Amino acid sequence: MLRIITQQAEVRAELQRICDRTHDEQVAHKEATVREVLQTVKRQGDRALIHYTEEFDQQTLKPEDLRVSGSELDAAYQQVSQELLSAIQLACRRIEAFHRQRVPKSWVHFDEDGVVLGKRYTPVDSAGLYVPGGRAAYPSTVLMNAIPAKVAGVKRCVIVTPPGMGKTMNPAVLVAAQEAGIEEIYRVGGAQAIAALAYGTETLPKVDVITGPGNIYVTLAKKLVYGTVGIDSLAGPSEVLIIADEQANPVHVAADLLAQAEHDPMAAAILLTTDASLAKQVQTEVERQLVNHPRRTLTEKAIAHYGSIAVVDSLNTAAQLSNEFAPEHLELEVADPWALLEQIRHAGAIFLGNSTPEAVGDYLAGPNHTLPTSGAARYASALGVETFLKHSSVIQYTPEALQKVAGAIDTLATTEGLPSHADSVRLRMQDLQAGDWQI
Ligand code: HSO
Ligand code: ZN
Repeated sequence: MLRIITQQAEVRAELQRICDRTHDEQVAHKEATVREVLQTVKRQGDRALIHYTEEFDQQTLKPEDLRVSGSELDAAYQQVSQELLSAIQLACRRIEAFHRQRVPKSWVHFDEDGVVLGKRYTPVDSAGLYVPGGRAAYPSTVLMNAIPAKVAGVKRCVIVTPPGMGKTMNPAVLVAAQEAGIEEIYRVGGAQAIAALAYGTETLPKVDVITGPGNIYVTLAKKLVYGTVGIDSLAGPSEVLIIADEQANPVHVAADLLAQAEHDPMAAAILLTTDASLAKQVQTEVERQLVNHPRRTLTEKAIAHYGSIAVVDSLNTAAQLSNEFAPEHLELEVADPWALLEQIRHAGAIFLGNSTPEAVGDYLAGPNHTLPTSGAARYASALGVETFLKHSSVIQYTPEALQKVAGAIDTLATTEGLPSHADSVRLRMQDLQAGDWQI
């Protein structure tokens, strides 16, 4: 049963408790395991991938099984319905259109002094996308990671995902990958897959950036290989915070809370409302919608531990509490969502009004569904084309332009005790004065 809280101090403490829910006493122990997996894959390559797949996924692979074959990729299309293929294609088009909207462009600025300054954007050469197995093998996540990489212009994109029973791969994942233009797919998951992406093995050449969600072992592995490769973010369990006023529909609000809770027993679903009667109705409605829920046990766990309804005195208070929590997903089910939006400062994605359930964004609105969790929205943003781009600064000076700043550079270099820095400018100035330096 979802608790209803009415005391403001209690609400704050509850939100803090939910935000801290990923703090894990076992983390040091798990990190030691992950370090060992990383080192072993680094030393032993494919052999270690096969060993760990046997140990952790109970699947016996031969080296030639590691890469998913072309015939397996083709066969996946026979295993998905026409409706699913069309839905994947629709999502693909919309996600691509959104991500093409504002691709950062290289630029240069010429000033009167003959100074040219700019930024030159280039994609990484290769990217590896982690796709979880089992319960969380989502074709939508494949699209949300693969499409921005493709739009950024990444030449080599690969997917790693753990094999299911009988070494099989999820056909919807294989189809989504191909629709997004990825055919290099490996049958390996867990920390061992992250190690392979970071260090490379005989079969799996290393990549430059690793993205995608995973369990705690995958997340720890990403954290540990950061620096050897780039990563997108450290994804925690999903969360939604809904701000609703008296005009919101309690049946819809309840469904939206459950839509988050059903992801994971650690998912968080929070409602902040100004209407005590809506709070009560949502509480009852959540119970009702849970009765025949196919993922009832898991969803109930999330609701019981990290579900919460708080009655607050105003939408201002709700916005303030939401900013402190910095939710991954924020729904504004209020009469004037655009007015409330003005007060929102930290949230991964914001869904405005009663007709915009989070699910529309999870699947096909276009914006990315890989978002900062556990309060990271205070400083981080959605995965995007930028995740796969970097920019180089571009600088050009003429002799005259250099002359204008020569004195200042000399002073700074002398202060820092770096005489060759000073010389690199001074010697050019001498040549310029002697007429030896052609402009
Ligand atoms: N809400 C999830 C994304 C997702 N939902 C995938 C359905 N499929 C995390 O943002
Ligand atoms: Zn979702």
